[in-house]
Amino acid sequence: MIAVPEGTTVVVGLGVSGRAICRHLARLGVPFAIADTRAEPPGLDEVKRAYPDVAIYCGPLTALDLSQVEEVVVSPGVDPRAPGLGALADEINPHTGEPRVVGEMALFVRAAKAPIAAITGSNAKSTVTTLLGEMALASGVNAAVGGNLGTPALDLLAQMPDATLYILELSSFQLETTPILGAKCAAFLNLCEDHLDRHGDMATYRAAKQRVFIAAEHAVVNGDDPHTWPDVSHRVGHVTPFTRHAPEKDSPDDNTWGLGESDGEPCLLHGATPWLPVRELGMAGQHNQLNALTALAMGQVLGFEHKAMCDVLRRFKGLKHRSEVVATVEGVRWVNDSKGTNVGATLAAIEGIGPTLSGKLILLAGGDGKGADFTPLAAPLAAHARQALLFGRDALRLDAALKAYVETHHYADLTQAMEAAAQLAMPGDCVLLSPACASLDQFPNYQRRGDVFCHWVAEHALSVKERS
Ligand code: UMA
Ligand code: ADP
Repeated sequence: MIAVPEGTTVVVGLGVSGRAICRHLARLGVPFAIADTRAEPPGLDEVKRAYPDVAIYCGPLTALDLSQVEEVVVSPGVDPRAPGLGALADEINPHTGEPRVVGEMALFVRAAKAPIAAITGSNAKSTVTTLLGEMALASGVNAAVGGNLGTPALDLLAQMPDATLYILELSSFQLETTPILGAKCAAFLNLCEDHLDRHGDMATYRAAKQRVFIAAEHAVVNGDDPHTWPDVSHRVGHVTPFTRHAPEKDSPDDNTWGLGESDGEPCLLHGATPWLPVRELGMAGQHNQLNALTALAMGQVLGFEHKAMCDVLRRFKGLKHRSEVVATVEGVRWVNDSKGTNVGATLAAIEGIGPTLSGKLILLAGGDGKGADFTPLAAPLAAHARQALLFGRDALRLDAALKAYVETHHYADLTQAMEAAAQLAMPGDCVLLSPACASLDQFPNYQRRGDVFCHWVAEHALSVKERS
């Protein structure tokens, strides 16, 4: 065993977060070492050049004796209970009063001088985080936006030292290793099966997300999903729900944000007060109406301006790779929802697009299902889909869950599935890439998967144009 010197802080993982953790510790002058379970982690040479005097251990963590180290800071992709860390995770660091194994957010909370607005949930985190960031900007608030989306949280501290608010998208992985967040406003958007390969079961996954409420001043929760409400033990003082239904008309103090009618027109409402007609929203689909309500609810708690927030909702068209209409070719709409990496997201896409079509959906799905149950997709596909074209590692598991409800076929990869979709789609149909799976079995990330889709659609559109 290799003994890591006493008093050292050990950074585990050399990915985006790991490198941000190293930069933060270097700025603070804290002595640190680096470990990565891979024999040749990405970016190794760059890190060796940046920190020539720092020890870097590559390979199994079980080869290291960590018993004398100050603390271990794990990257989000590393399970704090992985072999080699498990025993340490149960110990308390006498200097911090926190567990000996923490994640980047523990370091962030210790250093941050401005309040935190935190957003978690199985889906819609990036959309809501971006919307809230735009609303802050439009309201003249000097907010730093990042976390699981974009810039790692610790880099924000150095990039925007004068920020007056941190708006952070936080994953269950990041929250699992955050001892106390203390957010000014914390939102838990929704809960569906995801990351069960890491968390084991839904209760553990939910418990990780519930940590967003630890020491929070104000919670924003999904009124249609009780799992997103803070457990009593968190003692959050103020709770604001959002819902797909209309808030109670007869209760003037109702604090709920919802969807209802005002003067016969569908509107985003706060209690009985209309804020914005739905037709003025820049984003399409009911799921995005909920996302707009969430951002408004958080923005109001944070003191953003009413008009500035509504202006953002009018002009914001949504993020790339989320139910993005790429092209309409010979009457067939091609939609890139590559960020649909779990069953809940794909469900939202099918239910959002299916009812709007004169034809049918052709779903392209598959990849790494992360242990999820695909059966919730069966009924909506039976209602809205012509076929489900499956590819990737979990194509057979998807097939087993869906074939009794919708015609299914398997393909070696996404491109072959797209070629088949182009053959069978009819005018009025929509070819929807919403894989319900992570991409990592066949692509470096979901963005590349979406880019492959968009590129193929562009070539397909060109060849159809040249033919006609
Ligand atoms: N890994 C090892 N051994 C190690 C360290 C990492 O095998 O010692 C593997 C992990 O198991 C994982 C991969 O390397 O498969 C990357 O892990 P990482 O923790 O180094 O990831 P980062 O590059 O730091 O990126 C992370 C987030 N990734 C994960 O949580 C897996 C990024 O979110 C995030 O943008 C970034 O930090 C900045 O905060 C990505 C993501 O997919 C987009 N997140 C999941 C999601 O949104 O569902 C949670
Ligand atoms: P996250 O950062 O949580 O992955 P994104 O905003 O990137 O969230 O959206 C991820 C996926 O979730 C997209 O496929 C999108 O269509 C879907 N989605 C967006 N909003 C919602 C919602 N309110 N409920 C369920 N799914 C949603």
